[in-house]
Amino acid sequence: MTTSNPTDDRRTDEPTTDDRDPLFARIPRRDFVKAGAAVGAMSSLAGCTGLLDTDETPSGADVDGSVPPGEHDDYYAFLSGGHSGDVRVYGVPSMRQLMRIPVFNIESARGYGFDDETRAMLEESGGYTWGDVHHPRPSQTDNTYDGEWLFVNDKANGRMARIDLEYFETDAIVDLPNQQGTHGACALMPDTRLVFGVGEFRVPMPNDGRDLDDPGAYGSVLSAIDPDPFNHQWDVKVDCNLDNGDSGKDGTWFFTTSYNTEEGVTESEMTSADTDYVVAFNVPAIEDAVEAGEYEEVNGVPVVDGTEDSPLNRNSEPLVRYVDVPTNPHGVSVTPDGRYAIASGKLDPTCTIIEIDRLDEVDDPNDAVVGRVNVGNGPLHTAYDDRGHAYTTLFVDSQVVKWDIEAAVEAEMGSEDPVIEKHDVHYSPGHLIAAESYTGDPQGDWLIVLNKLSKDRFLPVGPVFPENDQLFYIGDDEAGMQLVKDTPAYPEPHDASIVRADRLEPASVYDPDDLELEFISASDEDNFVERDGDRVHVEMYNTRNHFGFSDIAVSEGDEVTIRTTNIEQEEDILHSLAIPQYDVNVKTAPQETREVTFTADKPGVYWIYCAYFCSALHLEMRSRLLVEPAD
Ligand code: K7E
Ligand code: CUA
Ligand code: CA
Repeated sequence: MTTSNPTDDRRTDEPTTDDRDPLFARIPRRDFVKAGAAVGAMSSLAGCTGLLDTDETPSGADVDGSVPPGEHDDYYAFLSGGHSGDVRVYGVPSMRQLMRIPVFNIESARGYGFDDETRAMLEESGGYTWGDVHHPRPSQTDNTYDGEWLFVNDKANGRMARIDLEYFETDAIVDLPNQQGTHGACALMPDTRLVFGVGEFRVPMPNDGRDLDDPGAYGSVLSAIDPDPFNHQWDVKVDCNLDNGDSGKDGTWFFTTSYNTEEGVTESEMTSADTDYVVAFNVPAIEDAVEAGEYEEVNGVPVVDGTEDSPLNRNSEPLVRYVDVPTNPHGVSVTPDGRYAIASGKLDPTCTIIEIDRLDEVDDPNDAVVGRVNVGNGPLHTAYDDRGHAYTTLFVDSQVVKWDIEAAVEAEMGSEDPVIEKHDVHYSPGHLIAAESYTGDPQGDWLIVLNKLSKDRFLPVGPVFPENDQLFYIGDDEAGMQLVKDTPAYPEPHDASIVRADRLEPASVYDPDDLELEFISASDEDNFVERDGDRVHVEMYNTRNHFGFSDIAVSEGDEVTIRTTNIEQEEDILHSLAIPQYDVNVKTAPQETREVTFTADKPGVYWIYCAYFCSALHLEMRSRLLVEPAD
């Protein structure tokens, strides 16, 4: 076992061309040397570890992660926003933040939660103004990211959401009525046939006032959602709690951890047992039970009994298998080859390796445990490269540990021998994610470590600190993990997914056929103001530098609906329809139609304006809302 430090030996040989490293392939060698020197100089000031020495010739893998102005990154990274309720899109390796996608929050710059459609979506899923997004997991086809969707959880309110990766916008939210905190989130692999929300908080079922102080009667569920349309299919109920989740690669098993098999309600109760579980759900067997009507309906959802004493678990094909692991595990993730599910110990310094195929064969599920490696203190999450290595965050030790998966299966239980390297991170890491780590084909070059604390790493900004997302290059096993950059993050990312850029095909303008509302052209027939009693309906286009009407006259108390289309064909020319003092700001990208409804309850003149700086005459892009007093 080695611990890297700034005086690590560096390779001095010629760069090796690695096809897998697109950055290296693109940048001429001379620029590599320059970039390396700059980083080396900085590193001596900042006291960073794992960077190359200035006066040595960098190896091919000494990548500084810079992307020149005007050039594009090789990967998208989707970072969860935690209790900000959004998802952030970064480029990797630059770590430039490219966009934010509001999900459970409202966001005026994208008009999200301001137009009638997104407002209704948020309202129908509970009407909350926030959520707690932890796990952004992209859809896959044949165990490869297919660029179609990204699924995220809401730990605060028991919901899951779907983000459309053509438009980079949330297009569906489903409320999971039998789940209070939806924590883990992941699709069923290889082809995203189902999406799972993992229920963390044990509650009475239904949670309608019964069993208030009878924790023994509480339970959790794993919820299955059809990805398209995004609707809830069934739940399977367990007695313990459920935490993180990941899918096997062949459509059979879905794994979660449970840290509260004690069914406790206090910290000391939840940590009193020596062991907890990895809970393995046999998805086809559960579907058969649903099909056969072997469920109870709770809140309109079929709930299959997967508890330990369930008769359904005493069949030759149990629905749910419970594997003992050391107390209070946290992350669980399946290796790229689909062979093992690896659970990180959290309170125990080990990762436990479960051989997935054995779950079908053994009578005692504990016989599927084939390895347990001692990695260090506070192991939380494990990611993978393409060369048989696992990388586990150590929350307590503030390190990432790299270890050899097959060596850990060979080694004695509890051995440290499979550990290859440990690298300091800053500080207290939660998740880490390597490029396409949770697919069948990880890229093996970049790793992001999401550190909960940044402490001294950035200029102070008051008592709320940014987090620190650290980028590592992991493509050179000889050089070891190389820390490339620190990136401050607004609170607070938990997990991320890194997707090769060429797997996505984002739209640059809307296709009006993809939208529910009809396109409003500049022709006179399309633009009108219609009154029906005290309801006023306006349809008008918008473009540089005007709206379809320069005045809209209504009466105090009218319910006003304005539908508007941005008729621009040119990408990147956005307009919004903002109404001061009416809390209205609806953004329209090119060819996009949106609608907003409000009550004109304040008489007076209100300047409708465009809040996107769209042209030299942007300030003149205006219309008047004239609200006539009632009497
Ligand atoms: Cu460890 Cu919600 Cu995946 Cu936070 S979770 S770190
Ligand atoms: Cu349109 Cu500013
Ligand atoms: Ca426990």
